[in-house]
Amino acid sequence: MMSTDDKLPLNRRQMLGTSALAASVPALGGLGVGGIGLGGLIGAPAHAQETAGSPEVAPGELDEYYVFTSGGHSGELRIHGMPSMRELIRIPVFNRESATGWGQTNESRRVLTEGLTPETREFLATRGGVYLNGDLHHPHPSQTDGTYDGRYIFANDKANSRVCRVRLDVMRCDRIIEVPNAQAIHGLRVQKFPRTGYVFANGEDAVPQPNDGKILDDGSQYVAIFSAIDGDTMEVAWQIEVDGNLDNVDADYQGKYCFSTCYNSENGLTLADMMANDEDWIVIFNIARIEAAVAAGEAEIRNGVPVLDGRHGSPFTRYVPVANGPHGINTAPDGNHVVVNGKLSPTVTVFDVRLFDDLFEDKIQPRDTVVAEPELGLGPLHTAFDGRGNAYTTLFIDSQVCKWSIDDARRAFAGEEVDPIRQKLDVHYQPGHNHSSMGQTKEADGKWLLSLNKFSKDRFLNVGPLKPECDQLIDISGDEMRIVHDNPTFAEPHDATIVHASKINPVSIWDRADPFFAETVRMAEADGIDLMLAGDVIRDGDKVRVYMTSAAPAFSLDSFTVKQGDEVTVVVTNIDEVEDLTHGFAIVNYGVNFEVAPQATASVTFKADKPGVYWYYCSWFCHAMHMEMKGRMLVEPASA
Ligand code: RUQ
Ligand code: CUA
Repeated sequence: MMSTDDKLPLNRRQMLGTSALAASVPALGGLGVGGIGLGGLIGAPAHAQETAGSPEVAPGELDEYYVFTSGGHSGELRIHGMPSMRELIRIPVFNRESATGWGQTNESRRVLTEGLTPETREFLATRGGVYLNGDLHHPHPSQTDGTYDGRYIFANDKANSRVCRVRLDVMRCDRIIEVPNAQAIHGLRVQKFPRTGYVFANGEDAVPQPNDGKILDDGSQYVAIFSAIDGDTMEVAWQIEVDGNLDNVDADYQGKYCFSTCYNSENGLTLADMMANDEDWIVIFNIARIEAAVAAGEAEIRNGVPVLDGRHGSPFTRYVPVANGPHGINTAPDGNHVVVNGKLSPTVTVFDVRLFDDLFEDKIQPRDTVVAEPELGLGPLHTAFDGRGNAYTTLFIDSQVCKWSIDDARRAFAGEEVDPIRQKLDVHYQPGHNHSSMGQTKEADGKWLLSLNKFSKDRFLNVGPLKPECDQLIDISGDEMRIVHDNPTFAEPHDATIVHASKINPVSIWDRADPFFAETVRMAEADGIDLMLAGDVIRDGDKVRVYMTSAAPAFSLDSFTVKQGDEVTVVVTNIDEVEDLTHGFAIVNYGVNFEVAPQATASVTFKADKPGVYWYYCSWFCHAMHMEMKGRMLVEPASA
């Protein structure tokens, strides 16, 4: 079946895929959107064409783009190369990770804990001190003047209401904060102009304010919170209360407004209640007015953060009704259009940000800011752009990407007889987000589209009941979209950002002055240790600090001795200066392992509660004598 299928022309394969889907997504029909679409069986003549786009990147050649992909409930961030779609690396963030020791090293635990509230720290005290899970959906790099500036990438954690920052020079998370007052940080985007600036973060779920123990059964007393985080300090600059559940967010190219989709305008506490109304809304935030009010001290300080009331009637917000259950919200690279994806409605609603000034001055009505509302198909979730005036919307229920013209949609809305739809392409299957190369910047280049599909079904070898997701690479450089590559991904890419390689310039060797391990360096200095020459054991009561270097193929200590019950901190500094020469430090039967890249220092602290001889070894293959790169931790029994 696989090999036969592979030889079929593309359109035939798509038809097989679509019928397989029709048999197996029964639940979606009940959402009041008309059941399973079979749009793929009609139209979509995806035949080969003579466009330049080939996904082939020969051995030794480099990709043209970085793709920063969310790891979803795996809690991590991933980097793929595009167009090869090779997975290049995984950056642990909200998860714990065995190979790097993320969640185990003192340096990573500092990142994982220092931005938590005191209450959460206390809550985690009996749970290993750090959250074990996270749900990273939306990775978005910092921008300056409407395009990527290569400094940071920010992302949300829906599961534990956090926001992280990853440094793009070392590709390591350096800051995680818990967002107070809000619950379930979902949509996240950055300020595009003049720079990032703010990281906008939606608190999806409404809760009693403050959420201190009162259990209210009336959903109208629950409030959702929108947050603006300062991307430089990673502190919450301000928050604003909103009506409805905040879903996705985006910002304009002028630095004046950001806007979120809201579902559950009903303030329902159950599915039925949340679906009751025909309409929900988007909420538009007036950044200058909010900043002025915060500066004037008009905000209530709640858990250390200034909070304003942005519910209906507020001068800081405007609510524009759209069809029930809007999801993605995407600003076009033309700087003017914002597309709101209907999800439960087959339409998308297009706004023109140039009308928002008048809206806030009450010169026009909220719906006057709508300039188009094309009907595209079932389950529109997210929209990407090619910078040539076309938009590409995922249709979750139809399992398609719909390409349409913004201009023609406006003309149709104004009454002209024109069909904005250019093409519908089957994808496999159930697409959520999609992304175009540089498409979330003013430098959108219209070469590639990535469709992040929630189901893979029959696209890959069967690996059992839990299947991978399926990312599909689509060439959009020509008149017709063309699928050129499938790749499986694991739990679960929601969102991705495709950045031209010229924008990202990581280092290959750590700087000894890097703040990531500066606190460990200070500890060593206090002990009188030069980490680059270290081979020392310092005893301080029942605390023991073991300092060693690693240089292929040896640690500077081939053994160290501690007493049962000691609190042991092992500090390893990789003094090799060779690119890619990473060492690791694992202690057998002690649950210890971490990575030390060239010129880095890393450390771990644990209780030596088991007496005996325990070998430690280098866990990253570094040398022909890598197997011999080891030593012994000697734990003397407490009785001795
Ligand atoms: S949002 S597709 Cu977080 Cu759509 Cu996931
Ligand atoms: Cu050092 Cu392997």
